[in-house]
Amino acid sequence: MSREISRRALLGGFTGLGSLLLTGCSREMFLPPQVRGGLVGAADVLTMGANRFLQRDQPLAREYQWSDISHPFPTWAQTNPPDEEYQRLRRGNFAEWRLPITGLVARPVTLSLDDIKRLPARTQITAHVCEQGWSAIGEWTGPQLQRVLEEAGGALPAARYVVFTTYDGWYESIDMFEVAHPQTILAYRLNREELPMGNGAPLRLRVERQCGYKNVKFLKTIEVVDSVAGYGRGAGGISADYGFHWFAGV
Ligand SMILES: Nc1nc2c(c(=O)[nH]1)N[C@H]1C(S)=C(S)[C@@H](COP(=O)(O)O)O[C@H]1N2
Ligand SMILES: [Mo]
Repeated sequence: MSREISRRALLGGFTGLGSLLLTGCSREMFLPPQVRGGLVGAADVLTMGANRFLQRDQPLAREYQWSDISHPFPTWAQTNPPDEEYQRLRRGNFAEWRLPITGLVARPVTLSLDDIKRLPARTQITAHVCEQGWSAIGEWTGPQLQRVLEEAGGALPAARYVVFTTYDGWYESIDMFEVAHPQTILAYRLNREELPMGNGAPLRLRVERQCGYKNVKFLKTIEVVDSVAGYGRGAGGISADYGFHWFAGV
């Protein structure tokens, strides 16, 4: 079976199933940006559809108590981006760090860390689950992503994904369903202290219902797009480009 035929079979079959499950929801809610062929693709669509279906009744990831927190919270994968610009910004305590928000927004804007700290913040104690076999509980503080996008006049109707790039060359994307989720925040504090470098200073994404690798550290840019085809290999994230699921629900 050619890739195109299997893709169509998948789309047809699972669009029907998905519509049953997600009455009133759009097709995008259970389709990753790039649908892989064969069983892997079918698993991706089913996982995402089932996850979103379950979330309709229990929209928040579990939140814990201060006494549940893991000390210390691990630092994992990249912990100190060698990028020269990053190192310069870090030496200046990120006073000159700026976050451009561009693409499908009403008014592209560039925010400083102080701008972000002035926004209303959410604090949440959640479990971080790394796909590589460990988990930890931490308290994260920062504005909701949706609120940050409002600083750019909000996303335009054509928006489908928000893409994040980082100072260590990573990129990731989440869809507008995840963007609108109340626990999707940009965190600048961990356990009531300034976000340590190893955990992604000065600002990282927290997307609490997905695996570790979706929680991108060292944010550099935010772009609102209708397609992720122009990034990397087009799967919507560096991990997905190398075979991980784009939707990494836990
Ligand atoms: N920019 C960037 N973000 C990243 C990573 C990375 O290497 N670079 N690693 C990811 C992975 S696999 C995990 S589990 C978490 C680890 O977050 P921590 O270092 O705060 O424990 O960050 C995620 N975000
Ligand atoms: Mo991870």
